[in-house]
Amino acid sequence: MNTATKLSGFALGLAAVFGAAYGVGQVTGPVAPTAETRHDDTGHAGETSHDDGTGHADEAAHLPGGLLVSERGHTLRPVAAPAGQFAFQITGTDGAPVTAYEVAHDKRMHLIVARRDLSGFRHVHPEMSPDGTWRVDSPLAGPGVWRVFADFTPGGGEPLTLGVDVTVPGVLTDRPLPAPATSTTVDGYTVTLAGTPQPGRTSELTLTVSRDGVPVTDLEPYLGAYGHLVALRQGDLAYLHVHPDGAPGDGRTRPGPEVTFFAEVPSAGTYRLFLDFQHDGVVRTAEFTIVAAAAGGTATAVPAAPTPTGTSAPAPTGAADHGTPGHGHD
Ligand SMILES: [Cu+2]
Repeated sequence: MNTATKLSGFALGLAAVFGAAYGVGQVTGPVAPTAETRHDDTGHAGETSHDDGTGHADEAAHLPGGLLVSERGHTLRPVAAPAGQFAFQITGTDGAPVTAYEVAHDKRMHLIVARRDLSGFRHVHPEMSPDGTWRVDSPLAGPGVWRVFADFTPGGGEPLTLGVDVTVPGVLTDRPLPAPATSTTVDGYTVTLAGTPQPGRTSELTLTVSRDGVPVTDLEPYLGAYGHLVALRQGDLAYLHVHPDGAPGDGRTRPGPEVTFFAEVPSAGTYRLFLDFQHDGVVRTAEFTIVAAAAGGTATAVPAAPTPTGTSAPAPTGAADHGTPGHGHD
């Protein structure tokens, strides 16, 4: 992995673009990164598919993350697993399972799932067998079409998020997306959101955590950060994973009550935000619906009464699972 990319994308966390965490200088401003800036011919010796010297624009370079099941020579393949388990492989250009991964945010593999209707979000960490098969207690909590995102960095390569649909049979219940809101509650915590993303520019989003009206000032690091924010676009579940501005122990970042992110959404539209944060040893997920307006328009995050996550697979379930010993912290 390119060290500068890693530092700017992960340690500083100053900006993130759908699908990747590239250097700030490449992504700020109104001009989207080009194939050349993302896929130059230096420092990417480990890459397999896009460094072909022709300079042609790689279509995938312009897409948000998670929309493709196969990208840059890597393919996400679910494999048969016992009941209650979810298993998959990442295969490379030779068709064989990839076994070499970089550690990013304490893990070699981050698996994020959500139903196509944006309910049932989970973020878990599978274990890999020597043959390259990843296994985890199934996070697919009930019937529906689930989008499964594998967020990883192949050995010597660049971060990549692949997505695949997995259907869990059963009777579907209609779950309308909760209305846009700037405040939500989970397990007795109230989380408020300030800031509204605008497409094509980096926007500051600040999430503030309180409990019983008291600001929480002792958030705990979870996977190297005081919060992890995933945004999914309604309609196609384009994926954005953003890390906060500032890291635990950097001498300037306080453990709450505020966690600040800089995010860039790829288009106007409705997004569901999922904030993972840890307190008292338990990881919880706060969810928001936001609407990003087109440039020049008015972005809206309509104030509303705090709402539960409003799904049949509410965040507390995921939070409880997150806190299970041996699940997600090893
Ligand atoms: Cu993770």
